Amino acid sequence: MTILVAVAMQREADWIERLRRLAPERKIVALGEPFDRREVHWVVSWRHPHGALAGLPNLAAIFSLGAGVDHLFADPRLPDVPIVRAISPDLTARMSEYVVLHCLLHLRQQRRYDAQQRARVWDDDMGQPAASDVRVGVMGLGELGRDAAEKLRILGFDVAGWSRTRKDISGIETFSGEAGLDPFLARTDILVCLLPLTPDTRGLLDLGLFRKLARNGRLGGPVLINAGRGGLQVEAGILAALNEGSLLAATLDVFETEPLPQESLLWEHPRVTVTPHNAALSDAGAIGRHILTQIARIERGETPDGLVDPARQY
Ligand code: NDP
Ligand code: OXD
Repeated sequence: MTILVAVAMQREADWIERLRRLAPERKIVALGEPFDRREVHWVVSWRHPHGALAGLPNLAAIFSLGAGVDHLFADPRLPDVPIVRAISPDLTARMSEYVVLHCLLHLRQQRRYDAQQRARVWDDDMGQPAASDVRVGVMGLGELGRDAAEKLRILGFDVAGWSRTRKDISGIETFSGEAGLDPFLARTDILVCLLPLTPDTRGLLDLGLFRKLARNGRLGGPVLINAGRGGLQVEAGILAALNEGSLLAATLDVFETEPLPQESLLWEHPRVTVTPHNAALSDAGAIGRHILTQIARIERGETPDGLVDPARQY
């Protein structure tokens, strides 16, 4: 019942150490060391090298160290076994902090005050819309999107959400499916994207979509906050939208290519805020405990929390 850790970053040794401390009774091996492939029942992966999980005859499940599983489905030789993704209250809380922080920065025009401070300008004449005057639209109402939407609503924002299937959330206007997308965009001043990257969502955030956002809002133009995945956005479309005015500003945590290439124009755009894909860094202890709890559930014949639908890829 060996656990194989297949993590494409320097932190592989940390993960092995952590899992060994949490489950001293289990055999835990790293991809880079010799091990008997027949003994591997469980894989813990974050961006493993493609093909590395093929030829594990007794593999029972793959656990993603992240909430997103697009890194797994990108492997053309991914074994056909159940996939379980990371879910934890800690991860959810961290993402909501990020979303709330950046919605408030846009609401309170903090980037303009930062520029004023650098220029030693005292100008208090910008006007301050109330949170209730600003319409936030959250794309994706899953583990992360729903919590962020509810916290924004508590702060007083006028919140709506969009998902594949219909949702009923107190105090939040909900839209669903293709038919719900345009009316959702038409009432949105700050668009928060917390969708997974799947064949259906790739490239969704493009110039055509930005042009459908509300143009009559109190912020002076629509704002994009994307903390889902870089593959959801078309960066040339974001720059074009910023330049033509169909976007006023953007906060981006994720990018088409990561790390964001030095030559990207997003680095220096005065109305773009860049963060290095760390909106919600997972607490390693919480994720390790989640994985071991789900292994125990599968061993008892129960369905694990965070089971991914392979047809939808999330
Ligand atoms: P969930 O699977 O819980 O929720 C996904 C949501 O997206 C659901 O509401 C789902 O709709 C909706 N959705 C999926 N496909 C479509 C579609 N085609 N049209 C409309 N709605 C759709 O995921 P999480 O909330 O846990 O995570 C979301 C993503 O956040 C992850 O996949 C990952 O990419 C990203 N992430 C980023 C992090 C960062 O640090 N930047 C950290 C963690 C996660 P329905 O409910 O109807 O199925
Ligand atoms: C995740 C991430 O998917 O950190 O958890 O991006």
